[in-house]
Order: sequence, then C-alpha cells, then structure tokens
Amino acid sequence: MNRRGFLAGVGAAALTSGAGCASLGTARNVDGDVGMTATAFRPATFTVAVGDDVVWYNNSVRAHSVTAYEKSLSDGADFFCTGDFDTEAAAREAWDGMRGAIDSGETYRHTFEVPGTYDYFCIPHEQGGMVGQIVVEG
Ligand SMILES: [Cu+2]
Repeated sequence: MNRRGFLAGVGAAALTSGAGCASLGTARNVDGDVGMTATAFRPATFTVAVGDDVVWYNNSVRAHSVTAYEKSLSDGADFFCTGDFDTEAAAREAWDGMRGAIDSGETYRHTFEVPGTYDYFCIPHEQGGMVGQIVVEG
C-alpha cells in the first residue's frame, strides 16, 4: 500500500492509533504489529486471521530474537524464527554464535497459514520472561 500517502491523509493521530494493512481492524504500530521493549514484546498477545502476516519491529535498543516454541506449533504449521533456522534447537545453538538476532530498527515478518495459538520467546531474554503469543483465528 501507499503508506506515505495514507499517513499524509489521516494525520499524526494515526501514528499512535494504528496504520498499515490491518485486516481485523486491530490497532497496530506504524512499523509493525508487535514491538519490543528492552525485556518484553508489546503487545504480548496479538491476534490475526489465517493467512495474515505478523510483523515484529524491534523499536528497542537491544538485540532480540523471535523464536517459536516448537511444542506450541499447530499440526502442519511451519516453525518460525528470526534467522530462519529450521528448529528451535538450531536457533538456540546459533544464538551462541550471535546469529539470528533482530537488531534495533529491524523487522521480521511471518505469515501464519494454520489456525492456532503460537507461543514464542526471545532467546537471550527468555529467563527474564520475554515471551509472546500469536493467536491465529481460522
Ligand atoms: Cu529479547
């Protein structure tokens, strides 16, 4: 879509109330659906419809990861993570070599094709409770 034209048309108020290609009318951040603080995903739970993209945006100053908990994946759903590793174990291992990060200012996008509730986490901040959930409604 023509985001610049859209923003120009609706004014600055839209910057906080949501812009972008929302299909459910959910309030969204300008740069992504799920933002990040130093220690948390915001919002922690985000709901989309089947076939929708979710865009994470690292608007914090720290490097994070978005890594699915494999056991939470619906049958037939693809594993997803920043760095595009095939498994949760591979993503965790890669992090030891500092691979798979979403750095400050970067985005990560995943398309959810199977209904379900998907739990995910940030590898370096998992112990601090940096976890999130995507609910995909069929
Ligand atoms: Cu993190």
